[in-house]
Amino acid sequence: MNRCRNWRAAAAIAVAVSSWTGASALSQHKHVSDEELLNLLKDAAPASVFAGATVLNMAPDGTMKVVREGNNGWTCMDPSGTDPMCADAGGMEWGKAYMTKGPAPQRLGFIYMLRGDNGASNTDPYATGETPDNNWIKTGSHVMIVGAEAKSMIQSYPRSPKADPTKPYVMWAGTPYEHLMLPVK
Ligand SMILES: [Cu+2]
Repeated sequence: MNRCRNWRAAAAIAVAVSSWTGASALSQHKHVSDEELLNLLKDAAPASVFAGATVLNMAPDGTMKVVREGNNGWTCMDPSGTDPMCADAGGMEWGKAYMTKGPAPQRLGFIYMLRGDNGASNTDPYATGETPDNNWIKTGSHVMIVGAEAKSMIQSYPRSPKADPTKPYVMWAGTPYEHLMLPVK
């Protein structure tokens, strides 16, 4: 193992996630202890994925801290305190692009959210709560396919603002961050 490379990888992840979870998410972030976080995350992905994943927690001051260094390329975190997830490298790039309002990354990514989410607007990626017209939707156990490379696949799924979260659907359709939501239960 190359220590220097590991350190750089961890730093890159921390930077990616602190921008991912900055701004809007930070203002409503619910801080959880490392122990609570590990408990929430352990059912967010298959056990074998979680076992080798890097775990990040957000400190009360908004900085990201590495709770556990992983070795399988996956990163688990809970950006809002209520949405535990595990992302591969492409998933992390996408999350960073979303939070920094940057262009959608080309790279295909995958994110597990097997505990479901706490609700999101299906039409406004930056909504922080339900309003009468922002198509709020809550999805149970699911996985997400993200990144511009997924575009041709995503096109064949429903992209209505009023989605049925029990079936595959496109979230944030027409934005650079549109992605496929695939319920798994
Ligand atoms: Cu999700």
